[in-house]
Amino acid sequence: MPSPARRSPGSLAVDETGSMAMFMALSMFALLGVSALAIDLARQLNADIELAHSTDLACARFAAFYHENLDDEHRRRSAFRQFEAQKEILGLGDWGTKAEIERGETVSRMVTSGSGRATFARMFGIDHLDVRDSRTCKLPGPDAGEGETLFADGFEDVLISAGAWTVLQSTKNWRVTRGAGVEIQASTVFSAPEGNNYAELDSHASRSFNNAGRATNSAITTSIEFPQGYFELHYKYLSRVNSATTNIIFVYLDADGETPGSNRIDEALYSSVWEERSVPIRISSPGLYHLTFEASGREDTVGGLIDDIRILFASPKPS
Ligand SMILES: [Ca+2]
Ligand SMILES: [Ca+2]
Repeated sequence: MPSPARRSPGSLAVDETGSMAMFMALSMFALLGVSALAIDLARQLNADIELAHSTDLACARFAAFYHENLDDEHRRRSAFRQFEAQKEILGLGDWGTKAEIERGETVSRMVTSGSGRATFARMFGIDHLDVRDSRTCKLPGPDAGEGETLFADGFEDVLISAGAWTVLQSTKNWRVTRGAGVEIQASTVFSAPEGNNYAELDSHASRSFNNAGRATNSAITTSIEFPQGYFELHYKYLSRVNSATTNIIFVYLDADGETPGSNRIDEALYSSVWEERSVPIRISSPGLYHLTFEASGREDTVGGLIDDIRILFASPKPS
């Protein structure tokens, strides 16, 4: 009986090579597909983060205008204007974003969404990338009383001639808690909105200020004894240059003993004019708290400018 036909080692090698080539081609195709899909997913994730950021700021704007504009419609328009301005800066302009504010019994809710055209994901049948966010717009407590001030500082204790500037490690009320220092400008680049001086926290670092080599993004902190109640932090903010990434100011209020920078209460990203920012604060445990302003974003010695920092009583001052 003839033995079954046997493949020669040569034909086996040819088949294996062919299979291997096919396997490699499929693997490469799959790898390229996954890599391409990852690019779209990264775009979607980035848009998601920026949308959340825009929603947050618009919602804060809606709440901050509460005392001046009790009618919903005015505050809605302010919030939508903030959202529109923010989305352009953050590159969400071509994502077809939409924003709505739903009025509830006690709170309002901002719902935002957007949809961008997919590029590489189209080979997997996905035409659009969708993003969505929503959050509760918290309203502040009772109105801040006229003249009832817990804390006020506008950097006017620093005596420098008009147009001059310097970098310090402390002022009467503030101590530097991170970075090169606090840069005080006596209306050097812009007119101060209060007095003559304002502060920049992406500060100059050089041997002449004994801070060479230190990170230019800096933080200043002051310690304030708070009674129980409702308060509002007010301050003026201006972006030094036209950029969404280099003028960021974070504000924190931490109870004594807490890790500094635990409780972020505001985030100023961009404003082309001196903007009055208003942040509601509720203190349920009286005691010592630490208020910190910190520069964030690109470290290039230009950043957000701040002035006229006040904490006002929003509930009656204890007698
Ligand atoms: Ca000032
Ligand atoms: Ca900067």
